[in-house]
This record gives sequence, C-alpha cells and structure tokens, in this order.
Amino acid sequence: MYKLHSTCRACGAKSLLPVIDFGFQPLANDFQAAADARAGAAPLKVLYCPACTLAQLSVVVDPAVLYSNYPYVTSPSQTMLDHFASLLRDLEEERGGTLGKVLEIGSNDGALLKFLESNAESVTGVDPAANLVELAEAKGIQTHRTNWCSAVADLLDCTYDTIIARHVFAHCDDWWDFIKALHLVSHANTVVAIEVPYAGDLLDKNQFDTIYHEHLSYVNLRAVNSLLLETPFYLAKVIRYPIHGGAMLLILRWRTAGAVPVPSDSIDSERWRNLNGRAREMMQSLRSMVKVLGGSKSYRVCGYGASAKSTIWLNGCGFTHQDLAFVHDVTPQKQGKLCPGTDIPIIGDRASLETCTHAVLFAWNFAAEIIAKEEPLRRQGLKFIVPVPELKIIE
Ligand code: DWN
Repeated sequence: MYKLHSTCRACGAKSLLPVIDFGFQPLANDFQAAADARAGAAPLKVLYCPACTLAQLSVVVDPAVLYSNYPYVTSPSQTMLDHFASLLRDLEEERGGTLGKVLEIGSNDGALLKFLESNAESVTGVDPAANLVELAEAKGIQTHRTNWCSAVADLLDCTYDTIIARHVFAHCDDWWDFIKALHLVSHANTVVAIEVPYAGDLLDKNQFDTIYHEHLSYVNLRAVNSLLLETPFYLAKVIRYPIHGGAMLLILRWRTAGAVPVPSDSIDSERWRNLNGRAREMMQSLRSMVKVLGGSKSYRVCGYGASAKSTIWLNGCGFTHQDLAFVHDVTPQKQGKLCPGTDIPIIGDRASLETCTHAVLFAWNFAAEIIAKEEPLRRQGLKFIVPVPELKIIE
C-alpha cells in the first residue's frame, strides 16, 4: 500500500532527518461502513531536508488507494466561496484581465471551475477520483479522470492561459514530473497558480492534525525555489490566504532574463521537532478533557466535522464510541460510515447534535462560520471545543 521515501523531492538530497513520528496511522480519509474493509495503516513520520528545508513524509501511499474514490468534496461553505472570490480577483489582476483558457489540476467536484467559468474562455478539470469526476460532469465541467503527470499533458495537446492547482501539489510525489507537465501545457504568458498549505502557518498554529498520508510535503518557499532552479519556471509572486488554516498561492511563470524569484524563507528542523512534542501535549489535553466530561452523566460529547484532521485526533487520543457518541458531518459520502481507525459513526442528522453538551470542532478551519451558524444550538447549551491553535471551550 505504500513505499518508502528517502530522497528529497525538491532538491534530491539523500540525507533526510526524522523530526516527527506519529507511528502507524490509518489513512485520514478512509471512511468505510462498519461491514466494509479498511485500507489499513501506514507509518506517519515526517523527514526534514537540511539542504532545502522541505519537510516530507517517510512513505508514499499508493495514490490509487487514496484517490480513486475520494470522499472529500470542496467545502460548499461561505468561507470557501469567499476564498474563491479572492482567488478570482488575484488571478485576474495577475493576468491583467480575464482568465482565458483555464485548466485546474485536482479539480475535485468542479466547484472552483464552476465559480470561475463566467470569467474564462473555457474551463477544464483533471482529477483521478471517479466519484468526483461524475459530480463535476453533472455541473457541466469537462474533467479528465487521471492523476496529473507529463503523459496526461501530452494527451491534452493544447496550452492554457491560467493553470490552477489547489491543494494537490503537496499531495504529489514526483514534483519534477508535475512541473514538466505544467511546462507542456503552458506558454510564455501562462499564469500558473499553485495553492498549498504554508508550513510556516502549520508550525506557528500547532496544526499537527494536517499531517497525514495525503500530505506528502509541507511546503515552504526555500524548497520551492530550490525545486524550480533546474526548471523553466520561477516563483514570481506569493499571495497569502487564511483558508485551511493558512495557505499560500505560488505564482509560477516562465523564467525570463532578469527574472528575480520571491526570496526564500527559513524553517529549521527544531521547529518541527518542537511540534512533535506539542502535538503529544495537545492530544493528551483533549483526551483528558473528553474523559472528564464523559465521566459525568451531565455531559455528552460528540465531534463536529469528520475532516481528515479528525482522524489524527481520534486515533492520537485513542477515542472510541464511548468517548464521542458520533461525529456530525454534512458530507453525504461520509454519513453512515465510521471514522477511520475507530468505531465512531458519522451522522448528518441535526437532532443528535441537540442531545450533546459539547462538540469537538474538527473542522476548526471553518470555526467562525460554524460557530455563527450553530448559534441556536449554542443558546440551547452546546459548547464547541476548539483544539487548534490552543485547546479552548467556546462559552
Ligand atoms: O488537502 C486537503 C484539504 C484541502 O481538504 C485534503 N487532503 C483533505 C481535506 O482536508 P479536511 O477533510 O480536513 O478538509 P475540511 O474541508 O477542513 O473538512 C471539513 C469537514 O467538515 C468536511 O467533511 C465537511 C464538514 N463540515 C460540516 O460538517 N459542516 C464543514 C462545514 C463548513 C460545516 O458547516
């Protein structure tokens, strides 16, 4: 199900240092019905490259296992729509006008391309998940069902004016081929926009629960500059967004004479080693809080948001159905399934939420919207427990 990874995917260095080790963990999106087989577990260990500072997992899980049928759909939240609007504004500014022919790599259910299509000459998606391609096609978004690689780029046999890759680059193992494929479908004025979680935000805000097998790399600027050195692209601009706990949009353009890349940042290995310790402390704190609440008949605790992040918390804390009665989630593909590695059911009905006194917010990256949306439940007494960046109960 996985292979070992020991050579830096950004700079090729072979001496990678272990900095975080969460042991064997289930796959974060392995939501299965009780009767169905689980995908299994794999080592969850982060290695650090002292040469270019890229943090990256020690294994690569087979993409076919992870993505052939993918339960995560782009959030239909207002938070995400607001982010799409920011993306559109910034991309049109970068293009100096409309988006032209748009290609999205990792286009999921077509939500972003649907949002952009009225500002584009054409929109085309690429995604490996059969279930997501079906949803995208139902929206009228032409989508090629495949992983992104240079062979696919050859098949497309055209170039695009705007190429977008949101939260897929950090999921990709062969960065050299990813970039080679981009070059095959771009031209001298193409704007390539790669959105990734920023490793600096992950470290600053204790977002250890975003470390899971889909996220092969934890991207920073020095590693990107190092990768691009030997390619036809350079890092022309970086735009920061708050989405998913803190992301950066890497604007890549064809390298021209005098092109000066965005300066590198610097993230040292000690910050990763410190996060390893903080993660254990934070999981112990949440475990203690939930165990104390569960010890009283006055309290009933559930989870809110069966995110990939929730899998890290549930398994790291050793929670069972006895600790969290269920995890509430609006995603149809997840309802009726069990949280990976646990016996905790995922439900979508609202009535069950009303039976609880506390809800651990595993979708903390949407906290503002969710806490506002659930004001009526909060008035009835439901308290949200927000685990990141620091554990706190929202009174
Ligand atoms: O990179 C990835 C990021 C971008 O998205 C993927 N590898 C996997 C995925 O991570 P995630 O599952 O942690 O993403 P979310 O969007 O933080 O998950 C939120 C979960 O909460 C979803 O299952 C939907 C659910 N939700 C809900 O039940 N009610 C979300 C909102 C806003 C709500 O109101």
